Amino acid sequence: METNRLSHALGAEIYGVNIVGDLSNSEVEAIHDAWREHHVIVFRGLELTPAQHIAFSLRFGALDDHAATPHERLDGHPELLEVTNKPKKGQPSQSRNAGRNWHSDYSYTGRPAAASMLYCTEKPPVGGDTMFCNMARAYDDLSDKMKSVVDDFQSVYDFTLVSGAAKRDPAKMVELLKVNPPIAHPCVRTHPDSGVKALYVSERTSHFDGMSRAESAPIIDYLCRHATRPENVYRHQWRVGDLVSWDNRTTMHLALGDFDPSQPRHMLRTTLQGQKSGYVVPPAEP
Ligand SMILES: O=C(O)CCC(=O)C(=O)O
Ligand SMILES: [Fe+2]
Repeated sequence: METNRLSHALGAEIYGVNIVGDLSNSEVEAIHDAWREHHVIVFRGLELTPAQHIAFSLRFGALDDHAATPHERLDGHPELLEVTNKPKKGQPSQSRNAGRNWHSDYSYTGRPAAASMLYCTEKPPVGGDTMFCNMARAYDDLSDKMKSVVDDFQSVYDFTLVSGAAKRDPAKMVELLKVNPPIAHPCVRTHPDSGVKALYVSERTSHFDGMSRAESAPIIDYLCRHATRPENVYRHQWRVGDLVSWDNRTTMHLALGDFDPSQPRHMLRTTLQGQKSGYVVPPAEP
């Protein structure tokens, strides 16, 4: 197995391992090690069936059934989420604007995603890139004083802040808000495998628990700008057949709308379940 780093901050391509074959435990361990080190790993040139995508993902842990976003599941495969701008059953896809602000997957749930594995089956001729930033470096780069301040914060995640919320079907939105009320998670989390500390705040954070929106906003804004500085980012330019796997505990990502929406862009995602976390809170005070 060979790895090829894709940027200074994070990301590596992996070659020389057949992920649709019967992977040995040591191959899985080697992939896991590369993933822990680079946070985002990329496999190229694949032709995955849903069953192969699911089988490979399961080698790394239990999969989420995507009950938090049930309208985006692939028919017959609750372990696969469709991220697509192609109409579904004659209706606009609910995921056509998914991921257009910086976030970590399922942060608005009581079981934030450990990792995600996104597979590209169709892409526009240009654009439709995804950017990733390294939240462990972002934490590490803060001053000791700032670290001690954010160490005590609880970030409140609010489903209404997902991208494209206003363009979603309002009836489905009401349903989703019931399943996903505002929830607070630690603003700094320790990775269960590596012990690395990483920031956990995003453009979907409404406020810090115990503080008003007005008090929280400048700090959230600063932390997001600090985390997403270009030198802390890897920008993935998709090819059909790419499988990109990211660790949601040490990264955020952003799907760019830098493409012609009349061109199909179609992805399938598995989500590795994280640990249960968080407590439900009332919506923010202004
Ligand atoms: O479409 C993309 O590039 C990413 C969308 C997203 O945020 C996700 O699949 O988690
Ligand atoms: Fe996402």
